[in-house]
Amino acid sequence: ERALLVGVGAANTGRRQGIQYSLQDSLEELAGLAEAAGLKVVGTLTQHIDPDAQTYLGPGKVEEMLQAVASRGANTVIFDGELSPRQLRNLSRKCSQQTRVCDRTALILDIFKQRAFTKEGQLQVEYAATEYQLPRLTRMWTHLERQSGAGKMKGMGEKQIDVDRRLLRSRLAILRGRLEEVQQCREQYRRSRAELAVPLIALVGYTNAGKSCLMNALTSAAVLSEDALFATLDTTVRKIILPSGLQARPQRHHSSSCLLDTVGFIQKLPPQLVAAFRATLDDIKAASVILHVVDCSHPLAAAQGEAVLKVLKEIGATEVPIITVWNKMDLVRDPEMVATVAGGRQSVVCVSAHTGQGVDELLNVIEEQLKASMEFVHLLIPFSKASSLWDVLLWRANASYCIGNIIHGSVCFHLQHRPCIV
Ligand SMILES: Nc1nc2c(ncn2[C@@H]2O[C@H](COP(=O)(O)OP(=O)(O)OP(=O)(O)O)[C@@H](O)[C@H]2O)c(=O)[nH]1
Ligand SMILES: [Mg+2]
Repeated sequence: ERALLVGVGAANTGRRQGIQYSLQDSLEELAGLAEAAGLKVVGTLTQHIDPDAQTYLGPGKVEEMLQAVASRGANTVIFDGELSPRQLRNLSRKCSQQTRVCDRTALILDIFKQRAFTKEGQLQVEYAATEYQLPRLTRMWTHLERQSGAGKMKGMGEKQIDVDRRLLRSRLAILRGRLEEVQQCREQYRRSRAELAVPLIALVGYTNAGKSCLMNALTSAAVLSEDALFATLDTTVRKIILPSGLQARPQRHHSSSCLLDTVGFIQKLPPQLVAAFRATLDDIKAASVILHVVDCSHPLAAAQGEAVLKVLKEIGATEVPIITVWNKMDLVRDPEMVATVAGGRQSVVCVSAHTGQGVDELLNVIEEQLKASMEFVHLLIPFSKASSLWDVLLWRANASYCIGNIIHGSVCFHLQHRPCIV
């Protein structure tokens, strides 16, 4: 498929500071998305206006768009924003039947559809896509309207659209039910993790920042990582052993934590997707620490970081402490300068998931953070209450630090644990 990209927005203001996506930056990103969806970009078109309520573009620009579609042999036009149902309908009518008009949201949904592997991922994506489709059943409608000849038989098209809508609504209900089933499983995992007080560390970041790569570096596990937008859609959880755990507690469970790889964020993230991925995102909220992975070699690193923080706020993950990880240090031109800037900020660690540089330090920082969020407990259990020992031993298994002695006929524990368990 050959795609023409169209963007509308204010003039290039943010680019100089690199803290905001300009129209051009956003279009470049859209081109990356189109590529990830398997499309070939054959041209771009921009206009510096606020989107028109009817046709998104101004009337003159619509003509220009039609010409560009013809001259470049495009069969898909992708708008870098979300088209309202009305804009989509009007634009589709102006284009020929063979030309598909879609927007950023539809494109992202397409990529997600291609890349969801697990049952839950597929259900989430289908749910989001169906919700997106529901108010936009324009294609079928125009098609029928044309077929039946405008005027006399117009009612038929309208009836058909009602049928289609009803079908989609019942599909949504079925999907919701299935999603709930699958998500109960996830809920159970979350509960058992909480019971055992296993700390959860969530990797969060802009798409392509290197989350999966970093997960591999941290756990030396094999998670799909590739140079494509939205390589990861299904969350993966891996066990990770922190430095002290490695030396002091080689046994199973001891001082280990779970590391969670998550779907990447993007600016203008479709709200349907945020809603559909709620269960996944809820895991982030339940984390003990968030590792916010930033590709510090990207010219728009700051804007990407902001976009991620915005989504975190939207999903209500503001309480979780964040460690910012500046990844891809091997790619930056002046690593010393970047390291100095990072050193001046709180909780920023520079790493390269590729070379492994900084990964050990990151592990230490994670452990410090986890320890800081734990509380010390001193327990004195008389032998007469020995039955409660079992509970203590269970706690102990997951405590970071624990010293147990027998003093004067009692067992005395000093341990450090997550507050929830204390
Ligand atoms: N040079 C270099 N490349 C890296 C580094 N970390 C990741 N990459 C590359 O960046 C690309 C994206 O990495 P991923 O780990 O898939 O990124 P992600 O954040 O999981 O991306 P999504 O799952 O798509 O959201 C891959 O081509 C990696 O090889 C790094 O430290 N240095
Ligand atoms: Mg990934």
